[in-house]
Amino acid sequence: MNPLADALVAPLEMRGDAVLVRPDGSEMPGDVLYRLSGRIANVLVDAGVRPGDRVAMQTEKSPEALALYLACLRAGGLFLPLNTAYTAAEIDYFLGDAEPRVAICVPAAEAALRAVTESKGITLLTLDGAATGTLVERAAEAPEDFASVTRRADDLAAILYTSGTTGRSKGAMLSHGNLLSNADALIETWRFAAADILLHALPIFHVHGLFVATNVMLRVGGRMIFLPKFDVDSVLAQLPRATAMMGVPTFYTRLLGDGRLTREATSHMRLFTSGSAPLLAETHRAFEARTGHRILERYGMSETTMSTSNPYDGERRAGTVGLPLPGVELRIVDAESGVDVPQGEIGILEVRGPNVFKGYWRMPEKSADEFREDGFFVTGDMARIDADGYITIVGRAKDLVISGGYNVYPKEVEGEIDGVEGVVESAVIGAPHADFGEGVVAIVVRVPGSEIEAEDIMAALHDRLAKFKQPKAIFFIDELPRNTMGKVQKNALREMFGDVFAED
Ligand code: MLC
Ligand code: AMP
Repeated sequence: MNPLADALVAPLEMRGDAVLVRPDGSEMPGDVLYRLSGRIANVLVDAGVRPGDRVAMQTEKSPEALALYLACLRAGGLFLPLNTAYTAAEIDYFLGDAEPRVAICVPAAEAALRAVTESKGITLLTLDGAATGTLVERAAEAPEDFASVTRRADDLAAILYTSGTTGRSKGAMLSHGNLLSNADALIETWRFAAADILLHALPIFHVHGLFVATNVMLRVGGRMIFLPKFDVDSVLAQLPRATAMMGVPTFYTRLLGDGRLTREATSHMRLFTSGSAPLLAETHRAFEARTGHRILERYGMSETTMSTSNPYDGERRAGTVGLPLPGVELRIVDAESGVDVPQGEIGILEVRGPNVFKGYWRMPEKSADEFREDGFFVTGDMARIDADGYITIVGRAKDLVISGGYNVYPKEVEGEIDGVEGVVESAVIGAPHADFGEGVVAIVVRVPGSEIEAEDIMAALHDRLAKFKQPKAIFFIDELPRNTMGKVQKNALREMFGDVFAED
């Protein structure tokens, strides 16, 4: 038994039909994907991967990258996907913390990573979006037969790094049982079936594109139109061939910005879902007015995979994230006391269920801090529940900016800016941004006499932080507003700088 390999990979062996369709229309049949996953599993085992070992991947989205994920499940490894935007400095930390046996990167990044992987005894292989690199070369030589290793539901399948509000990134450990139960809950709730064709435009290094999208489609025996990334032209070209699309709010605002998005263009679709960041009620209404489709919004986290969803048949309420998924328990409590707040009032959202992760990689204290004694996980999201059970996310107790569906932790960005010569200190906030939902803004205090400018700070961040974490605006200020306890008042900064991206 290997819960995920049995559920997601084994059925591919008998599928001669296309599981993945590339943008140029070429197809990858299930049995080909199955055999490729067997070859790659043999490569991983040859490179020393044993059950429980980590396999890190930072590469372009492609059918081969998906085969690597499936191979890792078959070999009993823990899949560790990394955002392609991360710099070598960021990757260095993940490799040091997770200690993978094997890491796969794009050929262009090989030279920069070689020193790190050699010093850590990690086998480094390459793969790019066009299916070339040493991983595919080795796979071509390897046998396709591979007996998936035995795993139990509680065994880990993946580690997803999510930045900490205080300091370092933490690896959320997800088990086979977590991922499979969530795929099943979503299939049931969203009525996925083998006839579905998902327009897959999300990256596959996060929960949304990897687990919500591909696990569901593999489990149900459907098909994916696998775009290397989101772009409006490709999505509009493919919509007439698809039945469903999953997206972050930026997908929908960008589509709405294009006159070709019409009722006819979406007439073949049965479902659009949104998540990873708040979908404005006005986007929901505009999308319905233009296409006749009510976007189905859901809510989740790397630590919990999906927890809530608007109903498929019932009312999809704009501005809410719907109801708990089957098997998931939710409650809203007072942050200090942990006691349930009266219905309708705002508190911290807590989650318990088969979807909730097994803790943070090698951080037992941090893990314990974020669970209540009765097993509820404290999400750090502020929410309210209405009389019909619909949940609205009203804000975050955690200091976090979500930009285009990617999380940016102000603490991490502030740490980098504070290290720049000529800077005394900084504060990072999110300001409303029409395209990304929130845009990163830094407010910086200079050392007296320093003439440092915004471009100097941007130059210093270039190799240190992924592009999406870098400020889209920088302001200088004489001193940061603080309360009597000495804490920086970010609300005051949001009032001062909140309209920086406002359109005239
Ligand atoms: C790209 N840029 C971003 C950005 N993405 N900046 C801020 N936030 C982002 N999300 C940078 C680029 O480097 C570029 O910089 C500039 O912004 C404009 O780039 P672009 O070409 O317009 O961006 P694009 O490549 O089109 O990417 C935008 C996007 C992408 C929205 C398509 O960010 C995306 O796919 N987001 C999905 C994120 C996601 O999957 N999240 C799920 C997390 S899981 P410059 O200066 O070079 O021009 C999770 C749990 C859950 O949260 O519930 O699902
Ligand atoms: P991540 O750590 O990348 O998994 O991001 C999880 C966070 O994204 C959650 O804690 C929420 O703050 C946010 N999030 C996800 N889905 C939604 C949604 N539908 N509405 C509002 N916030 C969301």
